[in-house]
Amino acid sequence: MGTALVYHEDMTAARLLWDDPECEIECPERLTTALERLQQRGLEQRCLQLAAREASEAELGLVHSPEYVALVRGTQALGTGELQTLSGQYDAVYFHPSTFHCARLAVGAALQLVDAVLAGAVRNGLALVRPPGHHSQRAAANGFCVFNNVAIAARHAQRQHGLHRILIVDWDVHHGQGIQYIFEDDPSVLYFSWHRYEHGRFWPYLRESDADAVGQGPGLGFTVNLPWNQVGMGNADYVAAFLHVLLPVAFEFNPELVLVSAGFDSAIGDPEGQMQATPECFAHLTQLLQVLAGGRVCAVLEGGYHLESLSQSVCMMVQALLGDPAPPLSGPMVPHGSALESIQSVRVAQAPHWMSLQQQGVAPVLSPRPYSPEGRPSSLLLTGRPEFKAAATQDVAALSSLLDQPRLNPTPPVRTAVALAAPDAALALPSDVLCEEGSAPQEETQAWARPHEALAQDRALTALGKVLYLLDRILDGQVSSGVAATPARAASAALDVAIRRGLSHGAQRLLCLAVGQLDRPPDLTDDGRNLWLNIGGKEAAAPSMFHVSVPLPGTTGGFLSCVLALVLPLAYSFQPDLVLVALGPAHGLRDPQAALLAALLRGPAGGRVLALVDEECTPQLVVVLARVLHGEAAPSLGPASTASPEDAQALVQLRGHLEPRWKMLQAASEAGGPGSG
Ligand code: X5A
Ligand code: ZN
Repeated sequence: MGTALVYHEDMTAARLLWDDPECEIECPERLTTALERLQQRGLEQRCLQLAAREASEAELGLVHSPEYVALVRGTQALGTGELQTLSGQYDAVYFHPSTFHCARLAVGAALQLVDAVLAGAVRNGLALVRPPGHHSQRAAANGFCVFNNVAIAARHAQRQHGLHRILIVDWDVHHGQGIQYIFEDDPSVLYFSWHRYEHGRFWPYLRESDADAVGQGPGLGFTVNLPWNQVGMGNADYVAAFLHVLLPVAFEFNPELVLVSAGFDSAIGDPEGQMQATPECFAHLTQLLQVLAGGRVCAVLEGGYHLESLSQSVCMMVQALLGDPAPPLSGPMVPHGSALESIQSVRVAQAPHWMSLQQQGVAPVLSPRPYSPEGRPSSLLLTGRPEFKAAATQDVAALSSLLDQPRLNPTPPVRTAVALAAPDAALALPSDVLCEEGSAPQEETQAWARPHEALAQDRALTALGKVLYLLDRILDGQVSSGVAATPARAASAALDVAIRRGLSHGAQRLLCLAVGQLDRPPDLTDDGRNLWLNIGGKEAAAPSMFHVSVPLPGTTGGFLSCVLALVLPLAYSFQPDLVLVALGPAHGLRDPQAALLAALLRGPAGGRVLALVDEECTPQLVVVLARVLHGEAAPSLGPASTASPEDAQALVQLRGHLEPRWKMLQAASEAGGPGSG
């Protein structure tokens, strides 16, 4: 199942007909440039291309008043002077004689996308539209938005497809107050928005954009606002917001569909947002969302005004929707103090409504601080790569050279390969998953096996040869990810060899996630190049910052918090270039849990993941691992249960211990630390 791209070139017709510095950035080139770049990269051709249709007036009526629709219809016949006068009655809006047509196409594009996904024609998709939608309200245009494309799409999915739970993720840098107002008291639509806020000093200057606006009546807790109080937020801040706020709540909500208000004015270079997230970040955010709702993600363009940054970010998102591995994130993965304060304030405000947040030991409320530009830990920005410094100072030339760099995105010719003891033709693998038959040379395999008694037997040795062969192909960039099998008795020994070989054959930093009864290689050094994380240990322990052990959580809720609050923050902080995930004896994971883990671990390592399983495991496990590593949607875990108090306690303890070294674990700013005083 593929990815839809919905577009219509008529949407480039609307443009500003008079002088207005605030509105001129919303221009037709936004669409043409993004589309050109998608074509140039061969991405458009990989999508199911759909021509947008116009929404009907009944469909507009799902959200807007008949009077307002009639008023916008009427603008088709107005002259420039009249258009300008009418535009002046709204905040940051311009009308053009083609606006009504364009805005109906924009809504229609979102509806077609939802229909294609819910009919099963595609798994996900993007509607490239203008005008944008998320600021528009029942009877008002606002912030370049005329009709609320995403809100109408959500109502349509409920009315026409009978959905009960829809998640809207609004990563545009502005608060989509229009969407918030429409679903404020509605628990069937969970609205998440982050936005530049600066304690209320940024457009649209609304009190209700703050974290304590959580919805009303039956909708309490179904509005989640994450206000950014400083500019300069980057990859680490955005990923932290997903791991510590959005995803715990979203898993608990268990949506049937994810709509993305995909504004890219939250990306580096954008004149509105002044943020620092690089285009690749949007591939990661997209990948993280795809573990929800069976991968049914419908993205609809909102803002994004730096043409180059916008186009690259759109490409990254489409690549991720297509299942390509996300390029690794650049820059230090250290969230800003101000971001942590914001994250903490949402967690505190939402904790009464979401048990997933209650269990993670949300720290006490911080007293709100007034705006203070000096409080900003600018040192963090300056430790970045030179390109980031340039971007931080808005050096236009250096920024465009950053964006111009042909991205070293070594896409291996084979995305996923499996190496099994007895290749089984009956396995329901995606057609381009390679069944690897090769083995490392026998002498070499024997040499690696020699120190291990468990690898003495022929069967173990044969399996090791295959593991090493697949590992080498990942290390030399021929294959992106894979699944290999070893006999249970040899699991620890094979993992030991794989780690040592990985480190000596090109991996700079190797993350090993060992699930179940697996031994840490005894002579593994703490030189910063390997991080060992064992899930399924007897107790929570961290003998060093690179040696962590946690018991296997007993419930779905416990497993999810372990992954979101420990495994992924560690992995994103460590920035490995290879992940080994080994399912050892007594690993205790159900197939969907194993698949979720594998799917999420693609992120931190640019998709370079080798999963090691037991030869005796079920073919279903091999298939589901191969599928998710290949970029297919992870199966649903079902409704989340509560974590046990012991599991929750173990996590809180470990995180406290590890936070000083692995900053992505932080979900609150340290008292008295940078940015908090
Ligand atoms: C969709 C969008 C921004 C309006 C900014 C007005 N609107 N200053 O990004
Ligand atoms: Zn915006």
